[in-house]
Amino acid sequence: MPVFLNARDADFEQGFRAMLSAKREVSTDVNDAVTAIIRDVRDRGDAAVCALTARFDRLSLTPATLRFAPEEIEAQIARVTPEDRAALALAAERIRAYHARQMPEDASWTDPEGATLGWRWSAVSAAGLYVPGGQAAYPSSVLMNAIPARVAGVERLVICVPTPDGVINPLVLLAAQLSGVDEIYRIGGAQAVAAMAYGTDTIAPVDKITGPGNAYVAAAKRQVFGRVGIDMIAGPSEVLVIADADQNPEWLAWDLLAQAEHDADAQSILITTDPAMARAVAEAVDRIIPTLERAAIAGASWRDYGTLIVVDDLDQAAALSNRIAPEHLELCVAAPEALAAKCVHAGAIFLGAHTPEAVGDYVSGPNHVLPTARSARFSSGLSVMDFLKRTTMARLTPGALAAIGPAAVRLAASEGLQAHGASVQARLGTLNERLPE
Ligand code: HSO
Ligand code: ZN
Repeated sequence: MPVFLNARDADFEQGFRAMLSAKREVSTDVNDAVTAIIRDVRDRGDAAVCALTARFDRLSLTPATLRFAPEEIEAQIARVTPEDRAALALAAERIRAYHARQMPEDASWTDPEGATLGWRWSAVSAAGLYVPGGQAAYPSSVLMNAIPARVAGVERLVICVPTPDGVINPLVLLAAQLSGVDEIYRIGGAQAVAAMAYGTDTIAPVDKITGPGNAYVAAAKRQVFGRVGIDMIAGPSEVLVIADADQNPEWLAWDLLAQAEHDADAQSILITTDPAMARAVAEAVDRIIPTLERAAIAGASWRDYGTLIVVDDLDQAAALSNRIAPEHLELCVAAPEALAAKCVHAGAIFLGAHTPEAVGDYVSGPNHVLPTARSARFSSGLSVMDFLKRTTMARLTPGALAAIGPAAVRLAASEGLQAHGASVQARLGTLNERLPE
């Protein structure tokens, strides 16, 4: 049964806290297995990758067939219907346009002392995108990871996607093509992450690895972090819908279920100012679940983690939302902008009754790779910034060095670093002068 809470109840705080701290993911400890796989790939390269792929994906590969050949990609893509292709192309274009606006500007200025300062952005040279195979092979996630990389200016973009028994989703390949991916390898799991991080004879190493994956992939990303950059380790995802009394309960029920059908660990929460709305939504959810193709998954998520909260007003809703820090926040209220201004901890906000979260998964433009498990308190969704680095710049004139250098000399002396101070003093022509006491 989903949890039903009313902010007026004496035990509300207790119930809300229990909901916040519910552990939604069983942590499977796969670290040791992953360490062994990474070591194997580092030691034996392609041979290890092929052997592991034969074992886990029942697929026999050689170094020459690790990578999808262009003709194979074309043959798979030819199977995509024109309608699917058009939908994916529309999504790609909108995601590209949105992310193009994220490109940050370089900065440079000269301060009164004569120091010219600033920063410059540059892209990582090579990025690797992990795409899960099977059921969770979402073409939309290929777009969401690859397009920001391309917009950022990443030169070499690689995808690894496992193809258990040789099966590939052609839409994944089309999404890769639309996003401008350069190389696609039919490998997955920790071995794919290791190959991208350390490189093999066939697969040149990348600098940053992004993309979702199972527990093995998550553990592998953690273990290669430092050698390469990674995006984030995503947990089970969640949606919070805030609704006033004038909403269609059926629409809200679908929104909650759109989240619940992802994963039995997903969480769907409704906060409303209207007790009758809470009841109507709960009834609609119960009515719809048995009709879903993924009834078992959605039903388990709703039963174990579904939550309905009744509050007195929208200010209270915003305060609770900030404590939840949801990955997705839908504001189905008459004045969503005013409410959005108060909801400061959320991965993505969807304003108004005509902006279901699912449009954000596919076509609105913002990224759908978002901070989960309350990490929206301190982090953001994937963006072009994840594929850029900032280099700081400074150029001093002799006058500027004369103005600020002596302070550096003094600080160097205080840290006992003689050469530091001397490198400044030599330029100031004061190498043999003692610091004033
Ligand atoms: N809602 C998921 C992304 C997704 N939904 C992909 C459908 N396909 C996490 O934001
Ligand atoms: Zn989704």
